[in-house]
Amino acid sequence: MSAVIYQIYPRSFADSDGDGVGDLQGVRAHLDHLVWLGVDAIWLSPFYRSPMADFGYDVSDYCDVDPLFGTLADFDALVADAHALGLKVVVDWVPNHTSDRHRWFVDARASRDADHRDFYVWRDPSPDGGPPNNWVRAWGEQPAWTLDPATGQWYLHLFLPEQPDLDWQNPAVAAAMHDVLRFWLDRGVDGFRMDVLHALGKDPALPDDDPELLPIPHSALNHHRSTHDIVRNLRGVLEEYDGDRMMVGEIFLLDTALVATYYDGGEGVHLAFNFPPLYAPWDAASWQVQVEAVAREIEPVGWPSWVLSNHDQPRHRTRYGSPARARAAAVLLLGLRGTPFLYAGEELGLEDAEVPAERAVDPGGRDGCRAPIPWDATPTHGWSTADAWLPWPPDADRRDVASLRTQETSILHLYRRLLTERRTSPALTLGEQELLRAPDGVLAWQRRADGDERRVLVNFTGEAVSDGLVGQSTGWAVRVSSDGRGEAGPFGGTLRPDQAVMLAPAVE
Ligand code: TEU
Repeated sequence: MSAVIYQIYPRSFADSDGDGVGDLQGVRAHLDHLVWLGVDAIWLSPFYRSPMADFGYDVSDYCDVDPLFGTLADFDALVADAHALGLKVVVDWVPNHTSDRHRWFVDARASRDADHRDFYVWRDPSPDGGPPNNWVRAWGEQPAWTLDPATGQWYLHLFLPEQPDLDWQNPAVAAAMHDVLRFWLDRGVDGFRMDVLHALGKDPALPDDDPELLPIPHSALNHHRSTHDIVRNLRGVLEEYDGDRMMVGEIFLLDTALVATYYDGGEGVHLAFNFPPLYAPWDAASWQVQVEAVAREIEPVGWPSWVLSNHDQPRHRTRYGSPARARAAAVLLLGLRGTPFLYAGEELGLEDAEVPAERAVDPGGRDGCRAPIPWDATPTHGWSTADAWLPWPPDADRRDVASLRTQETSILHLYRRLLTERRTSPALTLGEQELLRAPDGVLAWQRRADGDERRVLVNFTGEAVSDGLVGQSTGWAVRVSSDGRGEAGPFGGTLRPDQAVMLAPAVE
């Protein structure tokens, strides 16, 4: 619960073999960066065998490493090194769909009575010969169904046609997928990030969706009640193992009250991603609504999580629009009660890459946030080629790891100080949280545990603020400031524009 989890998108992290695509040995070679930074765990986006229609979220073999990323031996070596360095390893698991090249689907489409036919969701055409219902797939208004001409039926895919949905009502599917979890648990992984977990249970009648609510992720098809039983059984698999094996569910429902239901009284997910804050604009009132919603809906039933960026969304540095805001956002993310998820590169203040049309590759238009990580200021940025699979992010020769490490004032050092402060303060890691009444444009809260206390003030405005609670906080000392100024001194009672601070009671 006290961990900070760092997401690695393996294609974009670090390349060890010169093909311009990151790989597991690349990750292994850079674990020292993560230890220096001070995170507790890594989450690896998919590295399984895949035709890469969705860059690994279309898995053709759940129990092997794609040659692009290395081998199972590389994976084992990575886990061994990570564990030796005190880092936990969480892996992605993609249960809603396989690749259309997975041997189950290859078999399933061979004939209507194939062994694996009912691993997937097949239906006859509607009376007019069209798709069986009105569901649409992600990324566009096209049907979530594709006709298989050879067998005359349509198969369901909430994502690409290359990602047929598994039928979780079939106990054989659950059993096979549970074995996938055991395969990785036996190899020593500490947990799973479970992809589109809320979508596993579908209403067996597959009713038309409310056209008002289409498309994903708001539609009813995404949270059928049977999903909760499926999730409880997944939790049961984790609990067959000793140790703290955890699961974080990607619950892509933009409603915190619904997200909260997946904790299921301690029998569901350990953590659920709650995306509404990620969609909130950079203003204090919006963030207050989000923090209150989490306090109201999630805190009573489970431990919250916080995330500002990932491989599916424009980076928050890009969304919020300025370096100062990205720094203030780091204080926000690491000061709130719950498990923070960092997305590789946010500690460098990276913006999304500008990806010209001829280099765009993702069917979901998400290339910008997946730009490769610059490790140094040379033209190849620590990769073996300047032509990585995607263009570099802006200012890659200034926002690279090596350059920022030499600058104490950099955002990278800010993240490191925040992570140290968090780790050494019981109030910040596990403490209670109370929102405080603050002047307009400022979000303020207090954390408390075992006599330890911290106060966080975030100025969301471009103006200095010194009234109300801000001016009254002069009895506190600055532990970390987003602009790096005044740390270890008394708080002067003014927040500079776009400044956020972590405060501790001043020592007498
Ligand atoms: O994402 C689920 C999901 O709902 C997103 O695709 C979302 O709709 C979109 O990105 C918003 O821009 C997960 C993975 O995180 C994503 O990378 C995969 O493409 C998707 O599932 C399918 O596996």
